[in-house]
Amino acid sequence: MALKALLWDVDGTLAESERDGHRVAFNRAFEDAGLPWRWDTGYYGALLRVTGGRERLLHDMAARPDAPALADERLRLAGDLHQRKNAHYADIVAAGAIALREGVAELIDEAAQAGIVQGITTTTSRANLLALLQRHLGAQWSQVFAVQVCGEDVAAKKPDPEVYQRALSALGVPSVEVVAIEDSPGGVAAARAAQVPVIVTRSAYFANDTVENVIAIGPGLHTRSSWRPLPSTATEGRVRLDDVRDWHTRMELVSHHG
Ligand code: XBP
Ligand code: MG
Repeated sequence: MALKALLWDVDGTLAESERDGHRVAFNRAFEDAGLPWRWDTGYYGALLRVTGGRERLLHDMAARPDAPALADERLRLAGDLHQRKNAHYADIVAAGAIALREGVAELIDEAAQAGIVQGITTTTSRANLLALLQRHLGAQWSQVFAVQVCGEDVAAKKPDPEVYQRALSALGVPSVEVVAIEDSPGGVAAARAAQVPVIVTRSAYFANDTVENVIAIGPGLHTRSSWRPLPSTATEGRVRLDDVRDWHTRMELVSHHG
């Protein structure tokens, strides 16, 4: 079965965008709203288990005595904070504070040149995707990705498989001819529930989490070392499209129990 398409997760996979991007932007939104709430790096790691920025805000508010008591007031506040957060995130990205992870742009280029169809399968908002990719891939970024399924396009966010199911049906490619690149257990669960084979590039916030039934897991696309399984071709340099094809052909399922 030949590899036809690559589906990219965004936060943690294309970029380490959480700690110095979204988290900082949330804190600026709290400050704008005159709220004393601040999310430190450790606490934010725990909050990341809740996917979706608005959902994360609501989850946090549920444990705060100074949050609005009424559910619809909380919803309104979460919506407002989330909008402000995304505006701050766009500013942070535009200022160049969030780089693409090493090896990402190279693999995107290589895949595009080889005629592999590419798509985005993310929980993040479309505005955040646009800010990040416009900054790093330029105005043409949208042409590189034949399908872009974002947080607002689904009824249920990851770990629900909807984001992957929507991408697959838009592309018209069977799931076994696709590889997803993900960093989090929730992202892996979403892809696997849609029968999409997954490669995991470990990110800072999910460095040691349990990950099951993926075709490869490693520290990032910047290196071929420390991957399981190891690429069968070369051992040095970054991960290339041939390595992805190799993992896809072998379809050896590996797990890491954190
Ligand atoms: C990661 C997420 C998002 C981001 C923040 O998505 O869970 O919620 O943390 O973005 P993925 P929003 O790894 O699937 O790209 O505030 O726009 O949700
Ligand atoms: Mg992710």
